[in-house]
Amino acid sequence: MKITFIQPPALMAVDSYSAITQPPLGIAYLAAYARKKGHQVAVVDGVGAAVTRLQPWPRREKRLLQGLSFAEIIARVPADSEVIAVSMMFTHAWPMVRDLVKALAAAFPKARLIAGGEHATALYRQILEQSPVAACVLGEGELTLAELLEAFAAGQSDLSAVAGVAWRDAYGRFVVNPRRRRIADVDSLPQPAWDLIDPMLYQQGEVFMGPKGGRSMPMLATRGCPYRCSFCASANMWTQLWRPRSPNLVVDEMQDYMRRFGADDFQFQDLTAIVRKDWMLAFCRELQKRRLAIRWSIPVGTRAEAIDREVAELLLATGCTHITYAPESASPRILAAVEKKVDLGRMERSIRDSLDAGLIVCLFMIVGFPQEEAGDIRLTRGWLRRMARLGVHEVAVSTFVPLPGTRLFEELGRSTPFVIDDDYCYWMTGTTSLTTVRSWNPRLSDAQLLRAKLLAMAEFFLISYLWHPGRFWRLLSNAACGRQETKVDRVLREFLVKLRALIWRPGRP
Ligand code: B12
Repeated sequence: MKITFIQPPALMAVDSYSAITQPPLGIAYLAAYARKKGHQVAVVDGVGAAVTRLQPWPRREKRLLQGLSFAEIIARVPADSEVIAVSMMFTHAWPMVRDLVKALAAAFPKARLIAGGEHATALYRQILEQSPVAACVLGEGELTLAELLEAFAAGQSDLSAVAGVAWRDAYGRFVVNPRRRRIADVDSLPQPAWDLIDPMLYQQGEVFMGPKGGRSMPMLATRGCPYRCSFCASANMWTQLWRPRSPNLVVDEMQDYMRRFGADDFQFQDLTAIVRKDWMLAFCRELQKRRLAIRWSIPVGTRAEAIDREVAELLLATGCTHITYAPESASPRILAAVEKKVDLGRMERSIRDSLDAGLIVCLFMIVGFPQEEAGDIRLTRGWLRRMARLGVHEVAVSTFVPLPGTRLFEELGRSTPFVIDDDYCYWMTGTTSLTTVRSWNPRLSDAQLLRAKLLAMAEFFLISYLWHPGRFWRLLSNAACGRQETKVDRVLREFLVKLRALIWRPGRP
C-alpha cells in the first residue's frame, strides 16, 4: 500500500510554556515498520518542515500554530497515497487536527484516513464521529497498523478481525475491537526511519525539550511503565508492561546517529526510563566501553528507586548531566490517593546522591489534584523549599489536568460528564500557562490554585538563587546568549520566541 504519515503542525497558547521542538519519534518508528512490511511510505512532517514559523491560529485568539500551513501539507502528500495516517498525540490540538483531516479528505477523496497516538487512543469515538477518519489505532501502533494495511490491501471493508482498532463499519456504525497485546520483543523493531523525516531540521528550532547540548536526537530505551498512577494515561495507552531494549542495541543506534547526523546529544523520551538498576548500569557501561563523546538526558521525569550514588556517578561519567525526578506531591496522603507509588524518603536519598555526584536535578510537581487539601499543598511547598536549600536546581510545578484515558478523568466525569468540545481543547493548550489555570479541586478556586503554583515556584527559585547566587548570574548570561542549559532557560527563550512571532511576524496559516 502507498501510505503517507502526517505529523500535524503544533498548536499552543501564547502564554504557556511547553517544549515545542522534537522530531516525531512515534511516526519514525511506524514508518520504519510499515516499510519493513513492504509498503511504500512517505512522511510529511508538518512541524519540522517549518519549525521556526509561528503564526497566529485564526480560529482562536491567543493561540499559535507552529509549522506548515494546511495547503503546504496537502501539497507535499503524494497524489497516489492510498492511506493517509495522521498522528493524534495531543488532545489540546484536536480542533486544529480535525480541520486538517477534513482538508486532507477533501483533497484526497480516494485515500483512507487513519489515526493513532495518545489522543486517538483515549478519544477515538469523538474522532470517528466528528471527522472523516475511518479507523483509529489504539495503543502501541506497529503491529496493528501492519494488520490494518494488510486488511486494506486485501480490499476488506470489515475490520472486525484487526485487534486494537476502533472503526466505522459499512453502515456507519461505531465498532471497538479488543485491544492487542504489547510487542514482546522490542529489540526486533526496526530503527526509526530518520531517512524519511529529517530530524536535523529541528536544530533550527529555538526551544528544546532537554538541556541543549549540541545536535540532538530523540531516543527510546524502553516502552511502557509498570505503574498505574490515576492521573496518567500510560496504562490505557501502553498497559502496565515495561519492556526495555537491549542496552547494546540502544548504544548501537546512538552510534549510528553520530555517524549519520553528527549527533552528540541524546534525549530519552521514555515514560519510566530508570526502573531497573542493572539495566541502567549495563547501559552506562556499554557507553563507557565505547568511549562515546556525547551528552544524554532523560528530560521526561523518572523514578528514584534505581538511582543511587553508583548509578548517579556513572550517569555523569557517561554524559548524562541532568536528571528529572517526578514525585508530583510531597504529601503521602495525596501520593496514596493518586496511586503514585513513591517512597519520598528513598527519593530524597536518591536526589542527594544525584546532587553529590554533580548532576543537575529538576523536580516535576503537580498541585490541584481533586483530593488535595490546603495542608497537602503546604507540605509540597515546604518540601520544595527544603529541596531548594539542599541544592536541587529546578522545579516545574504544574496544575492537575484531567487527561482523557486516565482513571481520574473517568472518576471526575462520573459526577459531571466531560464535554471535550473545542473550548475544552483550547483550554488545554494553556495547561502550562503562567497566567491562567483551571481548578478541578472543589476546595480550590482557579485563583487560589494559580497562587499556589506560582508561590511554590517563586519560593523555590528565590531560595535556590539566594543559596546559590552563581546560578542566577548563569541564568542571566544564558538568556543573553541564548544558551539552554536548564528548563528555566528554555522557558525564557520560549516566551521570547512567541513574543517575537506575535509582534514582528503576524500572519495567517
Ligand atoms: C516526546 C514527547 C513530546 C515531544 C514531541 C512529541 C512528538 N511530536 O513526537 C514534545 C517535547 C514536543 C512534547 C510536547 C508536549 N507534550 Co508530550 N510527550 C512526549 C512523550 C514523553 C513521549 C512520546 C514519544 O515519543 N513516545 C515514544 C513513541 C514510540 O510512542 P508514541 O509517540 O506514543 O507513538 C506510538 C503510538 O502512539 C502509536 N502512534 C502514534 N502516532 C500514530 C499515528 C498513527 C497514524 C498510528 C496508526 C499510530 C500512531 O504508534 C507509535 C509506535 O508504537 C509523551 C509521553 C510518553 N512517554 O508517551 C508525552 C505526551 C504525548 N505529551 C503530552 C503533552 C500534554 C504535551 C504538551 C502539551 C506538554 C505541555 N503541557 O506543554 C506539549 C505539547 C506540544 C505541542 N505544542 O503540541 C501528553 C499528551 C496527552 C494528551 N492526551 O494530550 C503525553 C501523553 C504525556 C502525558 N501523559 O502528559 N511532547
